[in-house]
Amino acid sequence: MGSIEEKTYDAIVIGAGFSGLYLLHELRKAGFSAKIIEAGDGPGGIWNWNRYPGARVDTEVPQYAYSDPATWSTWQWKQRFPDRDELATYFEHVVDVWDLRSDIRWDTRVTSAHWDESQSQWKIEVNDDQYDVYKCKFFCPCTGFAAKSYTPPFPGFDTFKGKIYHSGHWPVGGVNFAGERVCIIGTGATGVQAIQEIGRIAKHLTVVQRTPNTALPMRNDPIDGQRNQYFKDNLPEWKKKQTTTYAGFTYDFRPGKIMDLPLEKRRELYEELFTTGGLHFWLGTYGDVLADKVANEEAYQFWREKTLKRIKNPHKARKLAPEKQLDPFGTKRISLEQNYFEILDQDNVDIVYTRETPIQEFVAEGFKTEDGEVHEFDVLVLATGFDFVTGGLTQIDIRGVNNQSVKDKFANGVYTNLGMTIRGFPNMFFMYGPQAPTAFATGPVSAEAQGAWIVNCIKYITENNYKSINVTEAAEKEWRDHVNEGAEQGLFKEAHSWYFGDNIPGKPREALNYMAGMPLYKQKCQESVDAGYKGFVLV
Ligand code: NA7
Repeated sequence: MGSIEEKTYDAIVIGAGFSGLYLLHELRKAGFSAKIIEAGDGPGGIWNWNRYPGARVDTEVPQYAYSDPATWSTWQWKQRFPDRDELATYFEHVVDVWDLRSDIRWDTRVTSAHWDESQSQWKIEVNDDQYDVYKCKFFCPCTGFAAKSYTPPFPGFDTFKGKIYHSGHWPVGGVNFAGERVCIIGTGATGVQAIQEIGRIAKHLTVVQRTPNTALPMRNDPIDGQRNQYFKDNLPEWKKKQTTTYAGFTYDFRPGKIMDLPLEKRRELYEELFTTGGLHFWLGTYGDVLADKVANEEAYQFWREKTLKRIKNPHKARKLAPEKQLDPFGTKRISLEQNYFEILDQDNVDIVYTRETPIQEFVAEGFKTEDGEVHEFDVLVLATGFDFVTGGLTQIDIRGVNNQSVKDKFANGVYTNLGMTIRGFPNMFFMYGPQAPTAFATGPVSAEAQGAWIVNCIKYITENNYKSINVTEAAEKEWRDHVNEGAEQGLFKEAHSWYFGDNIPGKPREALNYMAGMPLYKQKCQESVDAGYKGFVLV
C-alpha cells in the first residue's frame, strides 16, 4: 500500500457516461476544477459495460448524441442504431474533442463518499492501490440508471456447474457461443439482442421467458457519407427540436386522439409507424394509445397480427404473442428487434415460459421445471436486468448529514428535489437517476438539461460565497407528490415493471421516474431558480 494522497477539487464526478462527460466539460468551461472517477476502462458508461453479443442502442442517431457542434461536425455515423463498438468509439471521440482525458481516472471505483459538515466538503474514497482520498465541495454521482445488475435468487443456483455471465458485466474479450448449449434467462431489451446473436450460432438455446416482449421492428440501416452530410445540414434545427419534446426525440406524441380517426386511417398510421421502425410506434403515435384501454388494445392487436405472421411454430406463437396481453402495450420499456421472432422459431431454440412451467430449482447440468423436465445447458446468460434507477446510488456508501446513507434514506421510498438533489446530502447533485425523466428521456438530452442546471447552481453557490445547498423538507415532499401525479397519467402504473421497482423483490412500489415529460421537468427546474432556488436552503 502506497501513501495516502489527498487530492482536492471543486467537484468530483462519478462515471464517464453521457451525464458525467457533459458535466465535466461544462464544469471546466465554467472554470471549476473537476475530475471524473470511472470504474470502467473507457468512456460511455453503460456502452462501455454492454459487451454482450448484439448490444445496440435503440434510439436512433443523430438524436442519440450531444448537441455541441464540435462533437458532431467531425463525426460520421455508420448505422442508424449503432452497436456497442460504434458507440464506444463515439465516446472516445467526444473525450478527445472536449479534451477531457487528463481529468478522468479510469479503472477506479468510488467506494464511499462522506459529507464533512465541519469543512462543508465531501470526502471520497476509491478502491485503488494507493487508497487515494479525494476532497471536493461538490459531489456529482452520474452512475446511470442501470449500474447495479440483478440476479434473481433461483433455488439451487450455486449447484449449476456451467459458466454464468450477466449482461451487465461481460468479459472484455467476449464469449464464444458457437456450438455450445446455452440458456438465456430474460427477454427484456438485453435478452432480445443476445438471443438474436446467440441463437444464430449456438448448438442449442433455451430461452427463459417470464413475460412475452412486444418488441417492435428496429429497421437498422447503414448510414453513408451523403446521409451524414444531411444530418449535419439539419442538426442545428433537430437539436433545438429535441429540447421541446416529451422524451427528447425529434418526434413526439401526436396531438388529439387516435380513436377519433376512422379505422382505415388508424390502420394506415399503425402501418406507417411500424414501417418507420425504431420507437416511433410507441412514442410517435397518439397519446391515448398509452392512456385509453380500447386504443391500447387495438395497438397491441396490430402488433400481434404482424408478429404472428413471422412465427410458424404454433406452440411458440402462443407463448410469444398471446391473444390476451399481460401488461398494457407500451407500459413496459419497449424493445427493438431485428430477427428476434425468426430466431426463436428455429428448431435449435426452446422457450421455457415460466408462467406455465416455473423453474423449480437449478441442478448441476441446468435447471428443473415444475413439470419435472430437466433443461440442460453448458453456459448460462443472465439478461435479468438491473436494480434500476436507484441501484447506482444506493450501492455506494454515500453518507450525508448525521451519517445517514442514501440507502437508508431511500429504504421506504425515494425522496429528492427536482430529481437531482437529496435532503440531508448538501452539495450533492446526481444525474439520470430517481425522480427525473431518466428512463423517459434520451440520455444526451437529459444530460444537457440537468448538467446545465447543476453547473448554474454551482456557479450561484460559488459566486455568492455560500458553503452549501440543501433541500427543504417541504420541497422533497412536494416533488414526490408531483412525480407521483405524473405517474398516475395513462396506463403505466397497471404494468408490472421496473419503472415502479417491481423487478426487485422487496423494493417499494413507487414511480422511480418523472413521467410528465422533459418540457415540464425543465420548466419546474427553472421555476425553482427564478424564485431564488426555491425548495433549497443556502448556508
Ligand atoms: P429488463 O428490461 O429488466 O429485462 C429483464 C428480463 O429478465 C425481463 O424479461 C424479466 O422478466 C426477466 N426476469 C427477471 N427476473 C426473472 C426471473 N426470476 N425469472 C425469469 N425471468 C426473469 O433488463 P434489460 O437488461 O433487458 O434491459 C435494460 C434496459 O436497457 C432496457 O429497459 C432499455 O432501457 C435498455 P419480466 O419482464 O420482468 O417478467
